[in-house]
Amino acid sequence: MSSSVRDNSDDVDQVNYKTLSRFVMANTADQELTILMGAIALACKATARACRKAGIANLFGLAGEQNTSGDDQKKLDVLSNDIFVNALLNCHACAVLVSEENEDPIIVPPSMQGKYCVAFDPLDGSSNIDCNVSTGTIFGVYEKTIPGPGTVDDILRKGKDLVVAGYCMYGAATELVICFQGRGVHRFALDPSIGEFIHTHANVKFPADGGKKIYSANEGNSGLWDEPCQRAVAHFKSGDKPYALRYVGSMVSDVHRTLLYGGVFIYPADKKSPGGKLRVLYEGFPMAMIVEAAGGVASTGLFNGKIHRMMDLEPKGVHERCPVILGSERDVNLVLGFYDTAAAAPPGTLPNWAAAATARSN
Ligand code: AHM
Ligand code: MG
Repeated sequence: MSSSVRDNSDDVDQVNYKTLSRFVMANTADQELTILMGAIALACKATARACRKAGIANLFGLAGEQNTSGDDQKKLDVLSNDIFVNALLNCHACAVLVSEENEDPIIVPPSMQGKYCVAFDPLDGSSNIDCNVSTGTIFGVYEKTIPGPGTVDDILRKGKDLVVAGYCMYGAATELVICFQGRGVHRFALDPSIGEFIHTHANVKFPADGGKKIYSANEGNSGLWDEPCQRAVAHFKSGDKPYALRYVGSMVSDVHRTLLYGGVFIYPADKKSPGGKLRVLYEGFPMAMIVEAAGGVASTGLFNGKIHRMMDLEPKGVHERCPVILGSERDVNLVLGFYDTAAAAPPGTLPNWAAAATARSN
């Protein structure tokens, strides 16, 4: 007889709903932050709904405009951005908003101003929108420290100043992963029957041993990468037990899998994009905060002459980019060992590549 897995949905507590707003109030006692997170949750739900209905509502395809990076905007990019901007403006908890889809920061009018500043990519993974593959929203929240009306300086800050970071994944289920400063990483799943995000997992941590041996990168670009990155990935593929390659092409999905299963996600600088592709404020920083709080490592690799902890970058522009290497300590350190080895070679000599994979584990 085949074994069966029982549908436990009827066993879910029918009384004790551990909602996101309850979680935020209980853990921060900050009413304005609770309102802000409610606005973000609302925008995530509306975006999830738009993604689900896209085929029926004629929401696939191009909107006919380009965004700040010169990328063609999809209808869902535009709609999700409008949803987020509207929700965040009208919650009266924000002073400055930065979106991937808006060239300039949005300064909230004084009559609607609150104390938080939010940088977000409303629908990340644009290349996957039209083929119904998981996409996501990424956001980082700062608390305003300079009195007066909002300015760009309220949000052009280091990653380590973030008070909240999170992403929402629009996949088979809609899931919100949030890190509140000093309170670890928490998972919330959208229960569509009541329209609420319910707390499902507390204090998410990377697997202690580094987890599954997986590397995640757009390897089609490998010929354009620097040599340490090429050699690190070659190392992952070598030997009798090579790493598996998994790459969705949506940062939210690739980081979510890395967080839960282990391994490393790499989007390095390359000859095409010497500063990297991903954005510091609304891709790099929020993911770095989550990864570090879960016990992982988030680095830029060699960038502007040194290896940076990603959270230490000081962005000068709201759409600035950086290379990204993040994941379990085991695998990020393995990649960084190749950068250390390259840097340690005296001029005119070849790096000792044979020792690179263990350079940071000794
Ligand atoms: P987007 O903000 O235009 O969607 O670009 C960001 C996305 C990330 O989600 C993903 O990690 C990366 O770009 C994929 O890039 P590529 O298609 O070059 O592999
Ligand atoms: Mg993006």
